[in-house]
Amino acid sequence: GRDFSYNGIMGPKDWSTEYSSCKGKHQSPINIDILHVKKVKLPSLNLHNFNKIPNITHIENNGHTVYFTIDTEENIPTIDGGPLSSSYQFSQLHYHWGDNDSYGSEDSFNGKYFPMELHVVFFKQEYKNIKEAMLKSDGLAVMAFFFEVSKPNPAYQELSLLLNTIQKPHTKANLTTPIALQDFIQTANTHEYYVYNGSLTTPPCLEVVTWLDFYDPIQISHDQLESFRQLEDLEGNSLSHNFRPVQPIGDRIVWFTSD
Ligand code: BO1
Ligand code: ZN
Repeated sequence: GRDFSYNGIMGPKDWSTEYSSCKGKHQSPINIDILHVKKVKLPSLNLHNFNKIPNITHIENNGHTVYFTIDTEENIPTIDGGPLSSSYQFSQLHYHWGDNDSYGSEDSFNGKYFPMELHVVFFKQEYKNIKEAMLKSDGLAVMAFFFEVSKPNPAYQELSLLLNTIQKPHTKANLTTPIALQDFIQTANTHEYYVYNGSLTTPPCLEVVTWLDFYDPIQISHDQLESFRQLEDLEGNSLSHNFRPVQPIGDRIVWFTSD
C-alpha cells in the first residue's frame, strides 16, 4: 500500500487499516501522568561502548525522520541491567520534532511536550538481528531523550550543517568527524528514567518495546532545531511534524527509577 504519513491520507488515524497492531492496547507514545507513576528500585542500567568512536557514521533522511547507523562489527554499543533481562545491541538512532518549539516529542508529561525527542533503538542480542527481535514481545528497548531549547549544543553543531546536505528524502551523508554515541546524549544523567511497555511509534506499531524515558533533558538551540525543520518529506513539504499523537495508556503502569 501507500507509505504512512503524519497528516492527511494514511495519517495516524489510518495506520491501523494497513497495520493492525496500530490499534493495539499497548501503543506508544503515551502521556505520562507524573502523579500516577510508581517508584521502583531497579538494578543499575549499564551502558557499554557509548564512548567508542565508530569508523563510519551514516546519516540518512528517509522522508519520515533523520537516522544514524554505524558500520562496525567491533565495540557495538549495548545496554543491560535496569528493567532489562539481558543485553540489548544498538541498531540506530533517530529524532521526532515539531514545526515550532511548543511541541514535537512523542511521549508527554502531564500534558507537556518537549520540542524534540531522540530515540536510541536497541534489540535483544539473543534474537540475532532486529527483524527477528521485532517478532518478540521483549525484542526492543528504546532510550528516549527529550530536548529543551537553550544554548547551542556543541555536539550538534556539525550535525546541523550536515542536515543541510540531506534535505531531500532518501539522501545520505557520512560524518567527516565520526561521533561516539555518547555525544548524541551529551552528559544526560542516565540514572533517572521512566519505564513502560509499549510499541514502535510508527507502522508496523509492534508492541515489542521496553521504553526508557530519561528525565534529564538535552540542550539544543532554536537555530539547531531549525536545521531539522528544513528537511523535506516525501511530498516535498517541510519534514517538521513527525510525532504520533499520544495513545491510551490502558491497563499499563509507568515506573520511575533513580537507580
Ligand atoms: S520508534 O523508536 O518507536 N519511533 C521506531 C519505529 C519504527 C522502527 C524502529 C523504531 N522501525 C524499524 C523498521 C525496521 C528497521 C528497524 C531498524 O526500524 O520497521 O524495518 O530494520 O532501523
Ligand atoms: Zn522514534
